Amino acid sequence: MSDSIPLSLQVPEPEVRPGGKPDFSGVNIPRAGTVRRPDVDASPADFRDLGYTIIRVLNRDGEAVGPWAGALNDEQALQGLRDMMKVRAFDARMLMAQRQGKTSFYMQCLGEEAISCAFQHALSPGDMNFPTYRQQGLLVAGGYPLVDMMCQIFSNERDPLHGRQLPVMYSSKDHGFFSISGNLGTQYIQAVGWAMASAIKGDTRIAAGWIGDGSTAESDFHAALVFASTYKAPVVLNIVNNQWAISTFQGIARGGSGTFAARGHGFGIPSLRVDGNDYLAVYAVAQWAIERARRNLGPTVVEYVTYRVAAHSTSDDPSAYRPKEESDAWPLGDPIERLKNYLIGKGVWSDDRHAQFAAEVEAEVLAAQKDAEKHGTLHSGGKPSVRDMFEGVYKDMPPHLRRQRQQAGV
Ligand SMILES: Cc1ncc(C[n+]2csc(CCOP(=O)(O)OP(=O)(O)O)c2C)c(N)n1
Ligand SMILES: [Mg+2]
Repeated sequence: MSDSIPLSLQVPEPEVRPGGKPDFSGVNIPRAGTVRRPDVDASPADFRDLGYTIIRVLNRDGEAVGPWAGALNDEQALQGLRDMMKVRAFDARMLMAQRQGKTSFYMQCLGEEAISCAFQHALSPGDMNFPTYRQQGLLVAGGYPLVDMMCQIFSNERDPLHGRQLPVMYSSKDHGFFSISGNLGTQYIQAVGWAMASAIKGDTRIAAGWIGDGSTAESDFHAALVFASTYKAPVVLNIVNNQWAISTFQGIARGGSGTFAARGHGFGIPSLRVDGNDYLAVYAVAQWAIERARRNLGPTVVEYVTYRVAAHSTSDDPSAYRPKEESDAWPLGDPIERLKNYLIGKGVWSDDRHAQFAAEVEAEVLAAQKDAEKHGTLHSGGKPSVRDMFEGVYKDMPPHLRRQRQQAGV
């Protein structure tokens, strides 16, 4: 054993730390329009390369180009812009509300708005999302009332969930939005299970699972892919790669896998990568993957390449672990700006209309907030009844909870 060498562990490190110069030269970005669009029923073995590239539609000049362009008409694209602007205005107000002590906690999706907003429009009524905490765009684009979201955030007397969930952990069966669980990764096994149940029943509804880059390291992610692959579950498995998992850079969870999408290949699941800051590309790929599920062709893994512009949550300070200028250096730009430029280029939008709509949407969000605050905020006004804590969790309340409710005198 004289030639044995001391072993050492590989611990991946981010390219840059605070104070350093942001560097995304390692992110390989093909020109818009250059990645082919396979038929929905093509053999997955024939397009494995799509798990290593980035599907893009909007080019630098704001034009929609290539085989994935043309999935949306102007009115639908305008709707997308309005949805994303509403999400951003909503996030800004709720962040402020947290700073004012009206809620204990908030999570923004700044820079990632295109992903959930576009995806929601590709679904059909009855389909079910299993989201995490950064997909508020699914609800906003789906027309869920902003007031109801705010009442949940304020845990007030009109909170649809009666104060039983952490702020931002919404739930709406009618809007195809499964109750958010803070236990990340569970969304995947639940989405696959729901999709399998839909297939077993001979139903037509499909499911969508949501996970972040960091959470793909959870065993639930891998278990879900086994079941999805074996049973060809009608599910779209969305991975939002926003480069960070709180303070951990994406290279840790990705490990030796070239991309997150490539994880799907080991399970024989078709896997695509898409520019997550390109509303048109996100919609086109979502529609493609949803059609595969709907036509009983099985699951698809979709990795959205994006960047988490804001802090992880109101409890986080990213200046401790990444350069402040990193988001400005992100090469895929801002999803709202990019879609806005496209629509202006087409002659259906203008800077003036944009400014006017921004003012309108801010007024709408403010009005919703005033309405929500009438029903209370964290430290003032109406609260859910203590009795609600015991209701709606079990179908039949177990004896120990009945006893506790009696002891609480409610
Ligand atoms: C099972 C589990 N482990 C750990 C956590 C704590 N936690 C909350 S958010 C987070 C980071 C998740 O990062 P990512 O999956 O990339 O999603 P992102 O926040 O970037 O959207 C962690 C580790 C958790 N909520 N659940
Ligand atoms: Mg992340």
